[in-house]
Amino acid sequence: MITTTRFVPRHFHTSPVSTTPHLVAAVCLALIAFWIPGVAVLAADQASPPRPNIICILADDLGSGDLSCLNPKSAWQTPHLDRLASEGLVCTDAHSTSGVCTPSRYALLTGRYSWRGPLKKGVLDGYEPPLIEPGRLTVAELLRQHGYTTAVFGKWHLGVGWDRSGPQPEDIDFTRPFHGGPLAHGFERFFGIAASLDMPPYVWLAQDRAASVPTGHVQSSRAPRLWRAGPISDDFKMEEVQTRLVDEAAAYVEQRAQARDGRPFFLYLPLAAPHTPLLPTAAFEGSTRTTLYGDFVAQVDADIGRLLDALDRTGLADDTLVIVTADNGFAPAAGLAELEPFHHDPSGGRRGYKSDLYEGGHRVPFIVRWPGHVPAGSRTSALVSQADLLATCAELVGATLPEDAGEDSISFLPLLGPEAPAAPVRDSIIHHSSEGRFAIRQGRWKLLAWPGSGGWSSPTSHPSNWLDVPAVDLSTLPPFQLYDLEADPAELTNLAAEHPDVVARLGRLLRAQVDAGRSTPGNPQPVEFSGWPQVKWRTDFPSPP
Ligand SMILES: [Ca+2]
Repeated sequence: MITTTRFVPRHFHTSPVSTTPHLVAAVCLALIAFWIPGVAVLAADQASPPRPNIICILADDLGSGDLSCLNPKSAWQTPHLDRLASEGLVCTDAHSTSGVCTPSRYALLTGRYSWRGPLKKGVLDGYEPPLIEPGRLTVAELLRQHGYTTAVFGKWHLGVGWDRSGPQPEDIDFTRPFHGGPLAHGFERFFGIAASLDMPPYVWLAQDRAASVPTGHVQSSRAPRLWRAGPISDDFKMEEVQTRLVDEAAAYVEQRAQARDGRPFFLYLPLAAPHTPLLPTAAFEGSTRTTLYGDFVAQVDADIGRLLDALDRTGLADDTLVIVTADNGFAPAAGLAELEPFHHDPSGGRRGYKSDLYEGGHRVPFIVRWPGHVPAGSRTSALVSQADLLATCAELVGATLPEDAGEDSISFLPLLGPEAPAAPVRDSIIHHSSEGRFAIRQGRWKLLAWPGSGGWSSPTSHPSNWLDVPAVDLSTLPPFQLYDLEADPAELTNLAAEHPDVVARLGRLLRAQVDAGRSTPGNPQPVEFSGWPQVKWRTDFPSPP
């Protein structure tokens, strides 16, 4: 059952519908907007659908139990995220499309489940080629086509096409531009890093090239300040990355406030934190009196607050739709045992963590603030996927997605109004794990087409180094898991044997959405099934003749 609470402030109003008498006023406002920085979007409101600036902040490995507004028992406070939640909409049933980084990021930008492409499990490293196919529509490309200026500051982790100088992964000609990066997919500006902050190469990327040639080499480091060995540039300081990325984003907001081109902006800010290495700055280390992870989350919260301050300072807050979410749940490498004395559950009572099919892998924070549109202090339990951003932006700008774009994207714009929609905007959702295993959710029911977690949590045949769980022979377990998330939100009781009809129904739905190459209405799209052992369950759910 979907529940939505709306606390509509007395001054809340919707945008007026455009009518002829508004035309003169609209023209006047448009003229004013041309001269006054930062009000272009506001003026456009009067004559056409709103075109807000859009900021999408993607935290890296942040559990839904790590925000004090989502978890009253959190061991630390997140005042800036709590403020954002109090000014906007909290989606309590929102999901990254995977339990790990790369596939979630692919789907967020393309509106298509990543496993439909070549990456059937796991993530890319910092040397691998681009994952997003040339010509595939992204959120940035769509918005750019509709007049937006676009920028990304942060962790790309979708591959870039380095110029190679030898057979080893690190044999890169860093003096040469790379192809297939953010600039190839609709972003006009890029500053950031290639992959996770614990993955080489440790070099800043600016636009389509390395900002400097890495001449040094750093040895590997153990958790919690975990990173892998590799080349590093003189100007690259790991402990400065989080601050620098937010500085760049805040400076960009300031620049856009001064711009006189009348273009709204799309700012994608995929943070590299609180992913390992846990490197809170001196101002935050020890600040929560919990663990290094808690301190790093506190810094992420404060950094997001700095960006919100930039919006306030420039007067752009009212014209900007802000989304804060995370690419997957809490990572055990960030120190699970260390959190126990503080009774802090980073998954907020849900089962599992990053990597898993269980909710802790992919049920993530999802907060939307859009003043004048999204009622302050509202919550919804409507099902939302990060893959929905593309269709949402398309509806926002009045665009129709082509057949071969956003195959798994459903607009959640109806959730962003004063009234909750009568029917769910999204009926079902597919989950995917680090091992490439599948689950599907519809209403209260969730079917895992796999006997284990699909990731690092128990039961698994490949436990994480960071979890004290044994390796399990999964062939001894039932092949499917069925959970009733309303009655059993912690996914403790497998009901597959009691409800074979539900297993069959959800299994057929999962197969249909995989086989069609899309989960949205439209013509089927190509699917490549060869070399894909993770879909063996398909034979248990025959297609109708
Ligand atoms: Ca991640």
